[in-house]
Amino acid sequence: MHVGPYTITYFGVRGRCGAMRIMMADQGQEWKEILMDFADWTKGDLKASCVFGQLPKFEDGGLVLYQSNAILRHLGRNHDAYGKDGKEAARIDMMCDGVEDLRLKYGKMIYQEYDTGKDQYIKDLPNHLDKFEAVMAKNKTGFLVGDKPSFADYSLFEVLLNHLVLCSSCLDTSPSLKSFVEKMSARPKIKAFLGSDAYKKLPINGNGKQ
Ligand code: 6SG
Repeated sequence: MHVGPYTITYFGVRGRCGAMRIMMADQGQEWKEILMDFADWTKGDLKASCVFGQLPKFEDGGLVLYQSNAILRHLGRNHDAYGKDGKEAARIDMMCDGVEDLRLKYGKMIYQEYDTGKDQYIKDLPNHLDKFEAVMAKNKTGFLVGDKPSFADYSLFEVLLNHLVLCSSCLDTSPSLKSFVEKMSARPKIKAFLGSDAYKKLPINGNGKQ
């Protein structure tokens, strides 16, 4: 199948590109990065050219995509990480949307109420993580759906890495998620990517909070 060359245009953060970068690294797919400076973004005309006025922008040859989860789904199709049939694909979509709900709660806390809401967020976290723990424990393969990683697994993995930075003990009562993070982190291409300067130099979020 023809893929790429892939290009990501985004700000110099992990943010909404964390999961897709880990996914491409694990799939052995190369990509190019165009990192936008926020000042250039506000004064330039790139914003006006973006479908929703936001980044990330993702290019696959002549195909131009916006919306990070649409990009993950596209990668899922291109790299056979979208289930073995329509039913698995539907459950992968469901799990990706569940991760998105958690990602939005996390983003709201980080960007809008870090000082006032962080402690309560950490207290409430088991209620959210338990749902993923239950699905992971039930599937028994070490992945959310099926027996190999889908784009939903990469999204969950990345959001869990961010939560471990927020609260290093947050997976202590979720054995299946803890083992999932350990196994994903140990996959050779993911391990190499997480250890690279390209990854480590980027802050998780755009406001310096984590
Ligand atoms: C910001 O929200 O990183 N895109 C963002 N912001 C600029 O003019 N639903 C889609 C999707 O999933 C959401 C897109 C997303 O793809 S990501 C965007 O385009 C705009 O709206 C969150 C993120 N923020 C960090 C960041 C660095 C530079 C700009 C945004 C420093 C922090 C906030 C402003 C300057 Fe910042």
